[in-house]
This record gives sequence, C-alpha cells and structure tokens, in this order.
Amino acid sequence: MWLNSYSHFLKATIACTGLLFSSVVLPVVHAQEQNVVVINPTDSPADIVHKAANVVPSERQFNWQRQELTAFLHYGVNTYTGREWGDGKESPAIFNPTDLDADQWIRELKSAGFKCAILTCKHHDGFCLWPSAYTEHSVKHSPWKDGKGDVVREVSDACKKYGMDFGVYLSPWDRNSELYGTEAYNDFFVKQLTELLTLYGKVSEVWFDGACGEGPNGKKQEYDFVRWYELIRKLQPEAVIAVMGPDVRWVGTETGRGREMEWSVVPKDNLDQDAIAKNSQQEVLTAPVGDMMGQDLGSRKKIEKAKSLVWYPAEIDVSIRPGWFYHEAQDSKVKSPKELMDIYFTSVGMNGVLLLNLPPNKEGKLADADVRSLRGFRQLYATTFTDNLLANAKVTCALSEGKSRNVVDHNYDTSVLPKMKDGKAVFQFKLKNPATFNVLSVQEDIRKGQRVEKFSLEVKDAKGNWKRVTEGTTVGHKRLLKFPVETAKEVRLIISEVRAVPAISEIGLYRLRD
Ligand code: FUL
Repeated sequence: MWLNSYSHFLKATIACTGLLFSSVVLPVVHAQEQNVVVINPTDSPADIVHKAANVVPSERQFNWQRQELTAFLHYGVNTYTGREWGDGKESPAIFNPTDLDADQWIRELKSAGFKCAILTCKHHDGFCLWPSAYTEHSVKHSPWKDGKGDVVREVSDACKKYGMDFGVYLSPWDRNSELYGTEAYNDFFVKQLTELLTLYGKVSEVWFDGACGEGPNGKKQEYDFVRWYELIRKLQPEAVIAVMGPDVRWVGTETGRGREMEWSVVPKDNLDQDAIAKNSQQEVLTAPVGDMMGQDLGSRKKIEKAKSLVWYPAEIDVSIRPGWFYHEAQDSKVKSPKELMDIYFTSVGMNGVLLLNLPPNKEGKLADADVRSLRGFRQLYATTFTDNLLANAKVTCALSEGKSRNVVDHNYDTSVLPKMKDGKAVFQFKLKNPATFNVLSVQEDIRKGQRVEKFSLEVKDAKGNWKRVTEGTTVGHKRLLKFPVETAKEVRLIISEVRAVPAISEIGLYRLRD
C-alpha cells in the first residue's frame, strides 16, 4: 500500500461529500453526507464528544462494513514472471493460463463466507486483464483464448452467478503507458476507469493505491483523484472508494492486525498520509510515525483538537501468502486456518473489514494449499460462531428503547438503547445450565454512531462473587475478545464509558477450540 499526498484526498472528500468547511454545523442533507461534521472553535469538549457520537456512516460505508469478509485477487503478468512488481516491459505473450477458472475462485470464496472479490484489473505493470480499447498492453495480445479472453468479464460474471459483490483495483501507477507523467495520462486513466465502471455491471468497491513511481519516460504523475472520484460517484454511486479514497481507510499495516482501540470517527484534518507512505510494505508497524499510523486515531484527546470529524472506517488488507502474487515457492507458506482465524479476530473483531488476498496460480486457479486453508478457516468459523451460548439466556437490562432479547437474537438490525445509570449500563444474563466459553462478541448498530468507550465482562463464580474476565475499549461494528476458558451460569456485560447512549445490536459468548 502506498499513498500519495493527502491534499488530493482532502480536496476530493470535500468534492464528493458536497460539503465545504465552515464554522457552522452542516445540516444533514442526504444519507450519504452524514459522515462529516465540522467542529466550531467555540465548541466545548462535551460538544465535540456529542458531535463525534452522532457521526454515522454513509449508506455505502454501512453496506461495506456489514460485509466483514472481502477478498483480493492479485493476478496478472507477475503471476508468470514470479515478480511482485512488473516493470511494464513484460510481453503480453507470457500471460497464458492453461485452465483459468474464475468460477472456482468465486465459488471457494463464497462458500468461505466472503461477500466481495476485488480483482487487480491493472497492477503497476500496466497490463490490463480486460481488452481495454486504450492500450495494447492487455489480454488481447496474449495467447490465452487467442486474445479473445477477458478476465474481468469472467470474474464479474462469476460474482453475479454466486451473488457476490465485485470490486476493481486499478493501479494509478502505470509503468507501461507512455502517457504516464503527462496530463494526458489522467484522461487515459479516466477512460480505463470508465470501461471498468460501465462494461461489467455493478461495482461495489474501487481500490486505489497511492503508489506514484516513475513511468517509462522517467516522469512521475500528478494524479487527478478528484476527477476519478467524481466519475465513480456518477457511474457507480453505491461503490466505496478505498483506500486512497474518501470512504475506506487503510488500517496502516499489512499484517492483518487492526487496533485495540479502533474508532471509525476520526479527525479529518490531521491524518498524516505521508507517514503512511513511509510505512508502506513493512511487516511491522514502526510506530510512532504519525497520527494515522498510531494506535490512537480517535480518542477524546485526538478529536478535541480536530477541525472536523469524519466517518472513515478501517480496512485490513493482508495476503494468505507472503507475497501478493502467486509464487510456487510460497506454497508451503500459506497461512493456516488457525492463522486466518487469528486474523479474523484482529481485523473484523477489531471493528474493521478484512480484505484477504488469494492469488490465483499460473494455471489460473486458486492453488490447493490456499483452498485447503480457506475451507479450514470456514469450518473453524462455523464451529465457533454458529451458536451464541447466550441465545437462550434470560436477559435483564434497564432499557430506554428496544426489547432485551434483541441483543441475543442474531439479528444486527434489532438493537437496544440501555438506560444509563451513573454513566453505566449493565446487561445481565442468566443461563439454564452453566456454559463454557472463551470469546466475547459485542456489536453496536453503527447507523446510530460509534459510542462505547469502555466495557467489561464479568462472570459469577461458585461463591457468588462477580469476577472480571475481560475488558475492552471501542466496540463499533464488531468487537471480539478472547480470554482463558470460563464456565458460568451467570454473566454480565458492563458498559462503563460512552460518548452517548449506545445502540447495542448483539452480545454473544462463544467457545473457540484450539
Ligand atoms: C501495494 C502494491 O504495491 C502491492 O503490490 C499490492 O497490490 C498491495 C495491495 O498494494 O501498495
């Protein structure tokens, strides 16, 4: 992940939301403009917290967050050269899958619970996986299907067949195009983007990387992000633009790990994109390098100094293998089902969306090792999360809205607003029989805002005393916490710090086995 200068992003966000900074609170005009709020210089800390608690996702951001699991498919000339970054000089003749099976890619992803697949339609090498009318560097000059093939078509068709969302990765950095580094490149890019946004049906996510290296003429490009964003809003208004874009934020590493405290509401004006660029391609976070890379992006301390706040949720991209593209030598280094499950906890379970990369191999299929892991992950997921151990418990909680059983009904759309007493809410659960568990799951209905700042879980021990077994800070869309195995008949969730009364959607206890 490489990011370019933040100013493009900022300008574009303003253009796309249709909002301008001013010293008045902007009225909510459309659902899709609710995700920004301006802080006035006269606002007290309490006013700021109140505003933060009421920033909500746009409809497209909400739909994206609900997906939880999305997939990347890195595929192209690099698959055949064994490189991670092509130089743009590769001959299209090397792109020659012997049995390309996009149906298999999407079928496997679908049965593993993934909701969207994003294809690298063009990576930094400029090779297009569709027969673009604007370049000769594409599948149309490859031997595959005698130059009549179109990988983008096959993947988007398979997505339609299996009811999956489809997303496109179009690299702004193009090491093949002679136009790169000139104003004409932005027109060329717009034309390519238009092809992808108009010829293949619905696109749910457009993924831009900020990498901006040199093109074949040694020049760098000034990307016209604003124009691209406007085009996407016009042609595919429901699509989110990630991560060099206004809707979805890069979490900051490619390790599969989000933050312990992950706020989706963050200051819009002091995120340091340059710091992100510095950390790009690194395994471990070399903190502290700047606000956007730090462990705290949205606490009270951070939002107090903001000029405006925005709903800008985190996406966690990571590959199932060490590389983004398929390399045979990495067949033995595919992440195990358990590792994928750990990643699920540290991404989706930390209020993010997981973007897991599965790179098709030279044959044009997902390799056996990757499929085995993916299936293993699904099995582990299903064994762990199918039954909420609290489902039949008697739930007691003072509420100001909703029904107490809403929090255990496996339905995100039904939430409750607890009555806060001395700043606290307590959900008490009495089970018929003792249950054994080691995972807590809590969800907020983020359409009402992200509000929980601190919570804990307690169990009643044999002597009738309450004992704390785990605690956390932020919840957001989903928070999962693991702790040593406990057996109890009575448990309680205590929400002890909030920005406003939270809308609690689901509370669950589960047993994760080794
Ligand atoms: C990066 C690219 O340079 C990698 O090759 C990969 O596509 C990753 C997801 O983004 O910045």
